[in-house]
Amino acid sequence: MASGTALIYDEEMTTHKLLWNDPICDIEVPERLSSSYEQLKCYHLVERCVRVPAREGSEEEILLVHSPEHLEVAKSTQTMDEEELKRVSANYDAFFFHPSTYRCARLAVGASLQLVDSVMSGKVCNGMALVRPPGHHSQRSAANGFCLFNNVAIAAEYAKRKYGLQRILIVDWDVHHGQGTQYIFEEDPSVLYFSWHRYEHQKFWPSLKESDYDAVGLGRGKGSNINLPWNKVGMGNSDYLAAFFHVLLPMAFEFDPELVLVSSGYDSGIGDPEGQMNATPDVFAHLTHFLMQLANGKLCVILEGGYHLKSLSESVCMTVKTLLGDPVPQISGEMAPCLSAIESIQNVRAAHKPYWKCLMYEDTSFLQNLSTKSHLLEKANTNPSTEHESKITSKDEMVKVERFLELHMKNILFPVPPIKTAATIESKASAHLLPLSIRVVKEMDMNEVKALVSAFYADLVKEEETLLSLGSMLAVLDKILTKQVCTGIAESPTASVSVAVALRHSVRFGFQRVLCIFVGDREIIPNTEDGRILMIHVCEKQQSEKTNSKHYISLNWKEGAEGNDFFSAVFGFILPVAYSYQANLTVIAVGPNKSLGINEISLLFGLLRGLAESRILAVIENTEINLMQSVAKALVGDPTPDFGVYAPPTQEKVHKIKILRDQLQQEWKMLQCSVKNGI
Ligand code: X5A
Ligand code: ZN
Repeated sequence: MASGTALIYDEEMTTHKLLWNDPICDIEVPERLSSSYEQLKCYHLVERCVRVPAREGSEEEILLVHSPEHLEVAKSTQTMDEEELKRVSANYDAFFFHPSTYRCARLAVGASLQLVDSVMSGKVCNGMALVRPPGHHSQRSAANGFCLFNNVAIAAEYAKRKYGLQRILIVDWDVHHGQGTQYIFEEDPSVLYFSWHRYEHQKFWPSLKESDYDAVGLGRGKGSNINLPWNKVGMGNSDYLAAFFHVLLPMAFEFDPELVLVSSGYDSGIGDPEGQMNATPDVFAHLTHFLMQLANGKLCVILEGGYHLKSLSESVCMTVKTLLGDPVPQISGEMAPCLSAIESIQNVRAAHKPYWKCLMYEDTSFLQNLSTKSHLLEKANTNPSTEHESKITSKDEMVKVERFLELHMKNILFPVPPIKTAATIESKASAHLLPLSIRVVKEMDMNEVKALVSAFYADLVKEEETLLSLGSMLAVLDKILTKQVCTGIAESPTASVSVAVALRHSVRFGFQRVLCIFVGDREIIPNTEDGRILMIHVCEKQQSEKTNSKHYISLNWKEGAEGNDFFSAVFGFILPVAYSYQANLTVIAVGPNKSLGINEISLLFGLLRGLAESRILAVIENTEINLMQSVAKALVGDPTPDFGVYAPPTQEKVHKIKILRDQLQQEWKMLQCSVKNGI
């Protein structure tokens, strides 16, 4: 299994710059690259990466995507004087040539291909390329929006040819629509392109009809182009996460890519003058973390836009830090998507219903009541009370943003906490099967356990035998609570007792919100610290007497032999609830008669590492060594193995989730993905 993170940066790409006055282009400055790199050095992230040199992309490689004419024009600018450069530049929408532009653009292409090679050859697991000029607006025969060659599109085409890949996912989280990338792949079903972008009902650049949610791809590529237009500025962390839960992730897991490329623009982050959005740098850690669960972890992040130097460089650091496997920071702010975001999400889900099994039971009746075109909704949809404040324009707001970045980021990026996992292992035979990085801790002394139990947990623990098993769980939990390790595994013969003690112990220790996911048909011991514990019970039959509490949710679930219902449960329910709750510790228990397979369980662990600063206690009941091993791997950040062929979800299960969602979305707002009564 590949490990390590590649970093590609070449100072020469800072030589491309604007030589004349142009208020549209003057934000695309060389410092975007150098200050991002400086910040990476500052957080000691550079030294933790595998340095890979850039190279020039060859003409042949550029021609994978671009026309010979386009290449010739670009090449001819190398020897031009300023006057001529200005004249050629004026042929394009928002582009400037410098004598070094051609050379830099070839380095940008080559750097992207070096990254693909490093990941595909197994030299590293993932990586990031810091490049200029960016690429995603560039088209077969045209420079556009600061982009000359489409780095990411060339990388995808190259990966298809050189490695015979059949499914590549491109995630474009830049705040602009990568229309160039869309045009290049719109008829190609082997490349799934996802882009969210500031749109404002076509008022925002590049102001194209084909950037709307109903551009789903053409011909054989129908369904493989996903556009999520943002019709308001000020979108924030919860809007981006909702977009991942309810749009991108279900489709991406169904697509099952062999490689993921990110068109990584950070103009979608807070403070950016182009995007005017509100997402903080830590959200990029979450987005990165989610994408790391796909394609066996093969993830190539390639820089696009990002024009607020501080916001850009902090977000780059968050991305690289996450690629390296560090704990994911807890997201800040209230977790509720805004109405306009929900509306866009609903529209794109409806538009893609014909092409995706995960959306096959989507309710699209709202489409008949009103036109499907979003610009007609513009006037109808002004509900200021549920909408966030729009533009950040005032000086005051700008100062607030700078302050926030200055203080907040230092706290979460310094120091570099290593991710450590603890386990108590009963048999020596199983110990060697666990990842080397796991620290084996000594069980807690029995007298200590007895003292603890008789003082606080006597009502939970009645038998001597269960008392004994608590020693290992408490030893591991203690390491997590005192932040010596991030994650831990404890074996337990009676998971429900261990969990009950673990939950109460954590709350007593001072944790305010503990999320517990209990998989399996065990009677759950009711907790007395209501509100500080949220229990999601994935079991076959409901335990009726506990349903009154809003902090006990029973997800009656029996995984069918071939269904992929699990994804709808995770993305449509478990993750949205978990993110709404904002736990500071996650306890995941796996008991007997578990209704999920081993792969599903390890993906659940992998995804939930995004919460609670990656603090997870795993309590595993039956000594199934395979399960132990895959949970241990997931806890240290190894990617989840392949799921195999995607089977459609069953209507009954999807319906169940929908009912739960309707019931609970007032309490857990990230569940919202449709707007009631049409608008
Ligand atoms: C790569 C990128 C933006 C172009 C904006 C032109 N381009 N108004 O972010
Ligand atoms: Zn952009």
